[in-house]
Amino acid sequence: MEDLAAEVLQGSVRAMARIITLVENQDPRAFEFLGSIYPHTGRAYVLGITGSPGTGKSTLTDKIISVLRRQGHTVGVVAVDPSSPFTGGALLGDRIRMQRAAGDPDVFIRSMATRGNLGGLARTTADVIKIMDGFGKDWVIVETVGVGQDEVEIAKTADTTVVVLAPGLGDTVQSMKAGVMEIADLYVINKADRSGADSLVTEVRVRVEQDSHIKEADWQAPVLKTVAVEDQGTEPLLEAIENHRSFLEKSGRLEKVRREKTRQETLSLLTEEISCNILEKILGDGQFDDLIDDIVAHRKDPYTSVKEIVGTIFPEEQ
Ligand SMILES: Nc1nc2c(ncn2[C@@H]2O[C@H](COP(=O)(O)OP(=O)(O)OP(=O)(O)O)[C@@H](O)[C@H]2O)c(=O)[nH]1
Ligand SMILES: [Mg+2]
Repeated sequence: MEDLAAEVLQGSVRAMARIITLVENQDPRAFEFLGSIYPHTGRAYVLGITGSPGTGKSTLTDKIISVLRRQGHTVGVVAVDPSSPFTGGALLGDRIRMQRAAGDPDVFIRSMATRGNLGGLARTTADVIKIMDGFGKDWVIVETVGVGQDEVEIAKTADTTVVVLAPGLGDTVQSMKAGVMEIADLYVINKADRSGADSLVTEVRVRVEQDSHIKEADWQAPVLKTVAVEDQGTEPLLEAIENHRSFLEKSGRLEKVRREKTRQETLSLLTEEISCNILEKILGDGQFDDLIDDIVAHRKDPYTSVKEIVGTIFPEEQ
């Protein structure tokens, strides 16, 4: 693991790909690895791109990568695909990967299928971001399809989250879930070459206005228009992202939010570790099955039994 960590820090793409697979498979060695690269993380800026299926997120990501590359930044991309690895999004991810990564060693793209992911998607994504960060990527872009709670959780690992909407896909303000509103730092109305884009812009702006009155937020999400396929609006989008970044940095928000994320992550690791260890103790000796027999036969009740078990583990607290 030490060697693999050293290889990743030296920039070996193969080592990084291997380590990401270990993380996805929840291999215990992955934790060892994450521990040893941790001192080298925290430098990348994490950009979340989320929105309904087919709004143009991957196409937009591709254009954003080009701008970042022109500015001399290195980029890592995590494309989280909720469907099977063999349909739409992942294929497109693969296509971008081939286009870019083949010719450009400074772009690393990884698609992750949600199915069969052992460690929980948000957690694995957060770990993969750390690997790319430790690898020295200046920017890490996370593309998610903003449909469920999982995706909202993933978006929360980003420093800036862009919500992409498009006309003609049933994307209306009414259909926007509260969770999505909550995570959007910026809105992009993509496919602005299609009819209905302007009214969608207006709708979203009105909604953002109303929302900011309610929340008295000090950041009001701007609403931008892009035509990703023609690379229109990409540079203004990058400027808006940079604006949000300076807002976060100057207001001290970035530090505060990252601290809160670190707290949550550490707490969930701790919870998992404690419960694993303790459960091993309890479930290891077969007495638990005897207890279940008693509970099933109503000789004992589960409420008192659980308290008793905890009492034997932490006797001083009883
Ligand atoms: N007309 C038009 N089509 C676009 C635009 N941007 C993307 N598309 C097309 O929309 C389709 C979906 O684009 P993707 O980039 O795959 O969208 P996505 O949001 O990543 O899709 P999923 O990952 O499957 O959710 C593709 O056929 C794109 O060529 C645009 O600005 N205008
Ligand atoms: Mg996509």
